[in-house]
Amino acid sequence: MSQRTLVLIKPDAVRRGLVGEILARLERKGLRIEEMRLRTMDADLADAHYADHVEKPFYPPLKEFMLSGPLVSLIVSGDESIPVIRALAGATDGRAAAPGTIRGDLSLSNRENLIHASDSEESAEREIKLWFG
Ligand code: 3AN
Repeated sequence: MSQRTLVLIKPDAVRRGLVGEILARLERKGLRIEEMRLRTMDADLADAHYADHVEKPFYPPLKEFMLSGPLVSLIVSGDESIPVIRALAGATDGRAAAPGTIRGDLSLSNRENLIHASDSEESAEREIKLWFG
């Protein structure tokens, strides 16, 4: 079943010059890029995007990081794209993420973990609306 999902290539990936590497991994998997935009998040969008996390202790530094520079927002589609991209991304903490995954190969951090991908069909719908209207 084809699904559409929201992917963010986070500011750490843009700063480190890893946008091409991450896009290549998505493309080589056979996923399709439907929309793509370079932009800097603002505080309101951060609070809406991370609505589930705003009360958590790690949220203020996470927000500061997410606002720290441009990121790439994408709508990606493909068969089962939501679980497929979560698997390509790897576990949240780059130090624990499995080798072969984006975070496992390229991140050594729990916060600066390069990529966001919607975790369910409901989140994907909500996040696509938020980022692409
Ligand atoms: P994922 O991005 O793997 O779905 P979530 O949704 O649990 O992870 O967390 C959203 C973001 O919050 C993560 N991408 C990460 O940057 C940050 N985060 C989650 N848990 C922590 C934590 N314990 N300490 C610092 N940052 C965290």
